[in-house]
Amino acid sequence: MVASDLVVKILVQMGVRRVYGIPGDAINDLMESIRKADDISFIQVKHEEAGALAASIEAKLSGQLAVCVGTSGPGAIHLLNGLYDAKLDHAPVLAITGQVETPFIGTNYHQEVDLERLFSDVAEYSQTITSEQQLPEIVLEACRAAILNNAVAHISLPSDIAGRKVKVSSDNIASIPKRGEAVPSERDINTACELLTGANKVALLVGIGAANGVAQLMDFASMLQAPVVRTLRAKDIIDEGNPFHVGGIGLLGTKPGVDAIDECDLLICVGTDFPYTEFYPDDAKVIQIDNVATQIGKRVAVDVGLIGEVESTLPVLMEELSSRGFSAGSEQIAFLSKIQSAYKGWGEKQHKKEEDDSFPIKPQALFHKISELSKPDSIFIIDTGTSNAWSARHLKVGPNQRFTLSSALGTMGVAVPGAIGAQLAYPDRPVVAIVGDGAFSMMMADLMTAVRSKLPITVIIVNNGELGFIALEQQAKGLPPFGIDVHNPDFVAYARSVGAEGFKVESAEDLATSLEQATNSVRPYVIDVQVDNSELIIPPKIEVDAALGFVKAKVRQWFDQQ
Ligand SMILES: Cc1ncc(C[n+]2csc(CCOP(=O)(O)OP(=O)(O)O)c2C)c(N)n1
Repeated sequence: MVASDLVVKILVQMGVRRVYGIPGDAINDLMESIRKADDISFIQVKHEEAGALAASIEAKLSGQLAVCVGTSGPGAIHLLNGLYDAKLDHAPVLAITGQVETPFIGTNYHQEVDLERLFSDVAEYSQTITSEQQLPEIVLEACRAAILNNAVAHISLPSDIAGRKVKVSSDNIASIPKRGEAVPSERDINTACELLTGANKVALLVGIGAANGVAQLMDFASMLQAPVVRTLRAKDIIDEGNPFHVGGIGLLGTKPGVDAIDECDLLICVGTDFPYTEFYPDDAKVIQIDNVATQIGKRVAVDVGLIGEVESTLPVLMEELSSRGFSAGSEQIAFLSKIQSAYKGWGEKQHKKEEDDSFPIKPQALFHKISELSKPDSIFIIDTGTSNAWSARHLKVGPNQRFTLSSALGTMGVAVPGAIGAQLAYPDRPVVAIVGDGAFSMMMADLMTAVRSKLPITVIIVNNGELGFIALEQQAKGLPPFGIDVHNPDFVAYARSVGAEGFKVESAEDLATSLEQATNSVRPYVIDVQVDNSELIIPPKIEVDAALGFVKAKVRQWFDQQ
């Protein structure tokens, strides 16, 4: 076998079943190795960024290693934004790039870019393979770095090395690495129990890192009688119908959720890296549970950090509390009940707009309808823009549904490539991309990838005719909207021209018809929904400056029009 065959063999043994990218130039040998291999397929995308985003979303949903490739120079550069999405959301992704032949490295050769330097920030591990002898170790090390650290790894394979003969002594080269289970110390468990017994208003803040311990988490919430506030990504794992769930934190959160965190005297952060420090409480004690030691105390000062897996740490904590005869006090029960009833009232208020059946459709009604009409096992991929905010509040994610987005990077363009990655990884589940018209235009070429790969994804374009989220940001600063107009093509005509189905929603009833048709379609299905762009996204805490900003912006617009 040749060196690139060995790369592919290792990937297959690491559980990788597909590679996203664009072929050519420095990766032709690698492509030939993929072509020859039985257990791995190549998904040709229209832009390497889409390949990296598809890999990132696949890895976020499955927790398994996903792979994208690009040629040296331009192909490698195109991968970067998708890889940053994986880095910031802690998803295990390996990028393999070609590189110019080894004798030319460092000579400003055609399509030569210093790839190790280019990838040094995004990748936990980035190496150029400079001899066929070191190849297996480097590929294994890269896969291990990505899987064990939930991170991005990168390898460059120079074109002269890729085709060289290699010998392998055994057929079994790679095994999928497993992270050892971290268990908190007895001393830390005791300290946490003391804090818990001394507290009167405990609240839980839950992130996606709690994914493997949701059942234990809910038992814990019940034992403590504590409200559960979640990050946006954790919509993927927390059943919103659970009585302890009181909504989200942050600007896209719910008022009762934000209040619960503000008012608690003991906050327990579970598997979260929520970055906005202004939403953490000022005076409360803090316990943090995370299996990565470096996460402890990263966003908020903690009184005790429990370094351990959520699913094994919580039972230990509950057992110790039981042995101390713990039961929630009356102040705690009253705190929970106050937050729960505020959450109920908040939901009822939100519901009014959800029932509006006017046209153009209110975004609140659109997201509500999507929840109502989606299948119980749908996977939602949300793009960046107002869709984030509307989905945060009005898309109800059922217990067997999935939900993901570009969370920490917040890149536009993630939904269509992400839906491609999701549909390939979960071929039997309905996959729904929800995307603004601006973000769809950014990545619309990759609808063709979905068509060619026969992926029946549904793409819902939340068409407000502008870069709506930016218009809101500008107005909140007192500025008139500028540079936010878009020149949209006929999205339905485009969808049909590339072999997808398309439907332009022109009434509230159309919405139900098109969603039904999309679910039954064997081809990608684009639903272009014109929404009312005058709806404001109200943050849970309204800053006076932002409110004044809106007034100022409106006055300025009025004067400009005179
Ligand atoms: C790659 C990238 N470029 C720019 C931005 C800044 N940005 C955030 S939301 C947004 C507007 C999105 O517009 P659209 O997709 O039409 O959705 P809307 O907000 O109108 O619902 C922009 C430009 C970004 N997040 N990512």
